[in-house]
Amino acid sequence: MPFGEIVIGSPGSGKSTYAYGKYQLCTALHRPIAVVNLDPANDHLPYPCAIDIASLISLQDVMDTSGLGPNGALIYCMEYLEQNFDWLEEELAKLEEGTWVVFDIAGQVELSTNHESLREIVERLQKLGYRLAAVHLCDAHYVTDASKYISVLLLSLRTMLQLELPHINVLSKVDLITQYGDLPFNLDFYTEVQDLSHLSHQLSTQPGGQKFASLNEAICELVEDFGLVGFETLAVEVRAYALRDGVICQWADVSQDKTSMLRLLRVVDKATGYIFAPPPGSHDPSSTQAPDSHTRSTSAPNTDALFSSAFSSLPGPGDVRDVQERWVDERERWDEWEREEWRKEGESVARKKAGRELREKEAEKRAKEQNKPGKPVANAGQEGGFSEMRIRDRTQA
Ligand SMILES: Nc1nc2c(ncn2[C@@H]2O[C@H](COP(=O)(O)OP(=O)(O)OP(=O)(O)O)[C@@H](O)[C@H]2O)c(=O)[nH]1
Ligand SMILES: [Mg+2]
Repeated sequence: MPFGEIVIGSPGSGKSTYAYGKYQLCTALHRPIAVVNLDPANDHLPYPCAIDIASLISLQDVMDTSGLGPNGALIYCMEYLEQNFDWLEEELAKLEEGTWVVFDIAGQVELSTNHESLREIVERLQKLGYRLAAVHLCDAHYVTDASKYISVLLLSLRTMLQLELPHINVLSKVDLITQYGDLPFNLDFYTEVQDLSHLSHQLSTQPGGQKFASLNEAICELVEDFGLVGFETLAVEVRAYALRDGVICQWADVSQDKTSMLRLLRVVDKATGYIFAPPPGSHDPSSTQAPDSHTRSTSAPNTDALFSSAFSSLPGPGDVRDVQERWVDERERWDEWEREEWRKEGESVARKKAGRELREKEAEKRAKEQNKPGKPVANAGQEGGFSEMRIRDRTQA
């Protein structure tokens, strides 16, 4: 049974960047992953795309032929995809078994709040056996303004009720949160959606605040009564480093918060049930089939993981208080520490490279002295390696 996630959120909330970040992380962890672009407006895909809706339908063609604007054409594309779901099914069938699938969805919020096509597509994926979670990205700058925060709460709640999937709301671009001014409350107030009545003072000072006080209060009560909305935090970016004079340097002001990516990975794994599937290599004792080393099977649930996860909190770093310290309270000190770590790592890489080059040169010199063509040293970099020993033996002889 395949696993995956539907990445949704308003335009520019960081969906494609997250999909690429997840692709990089899973690839580094040797976990098979494929990104499916279901946003026909995505012209420049940052990630290697396994399946692209553009090969089914083009937004520009729809706009040209039907006279629709970009929004209408996008809705048309999603309806077209729903009607031609067999195309997606065929493309997904070509993926390697056990591949984690990330669906990058268009930013029009109506797709996940009221329009039926996305919901229908999700249901049909589930019928194919996909175990999915919705990852809903909301730009973290919304929490800096009380009324925007309330609207994000409502949007998240509406999306949860519409899609009816295991759902993870995420405050994305949390690294930028301090750029929009000081937060009146700590980050956990927003991520845990604590007592919303505390926002009433802030709301009342905004234009129209007094007039809409009762409405604001009713919305807050509604969100609290459902008690469903909460947020994870995320900072993803593509880190751009280059080797300059043998030292790794950061050449663009972008960074990646691996801690938040890893935490979100665990949360999504838990929500989809991926962690409850037996780990690769293990197999159902009652089964006569040989275990598959790459994929997880859901046929024999991992009961240990099931019960330990049910009772424990999520392991590893990434508690919201750590996030508050990293990106709000002590950001500069952490940035400085990170830069220092990268400098040290760059120097260490440069030292290793210089040592390797020196050893290669010496080996070449020795080979020349023996009037033999200098063969490349197969295990250069490892002291006392096999080729080097052979050369030394010959010199001694
Ligand atoms: N600082 C920072 N910038 C981010 C982060 N994630 C995304 N961005 C930036 O936000 C902008 C929008 O990101 P996208 O990934 O294109 O957002 P999207 O949701 O796919 O946008 P649409 O497809 O147009 O709806 C880009 O300039 C990204 O570089 C983040 O974690 N931190
Ligand atoms: Mg995008």
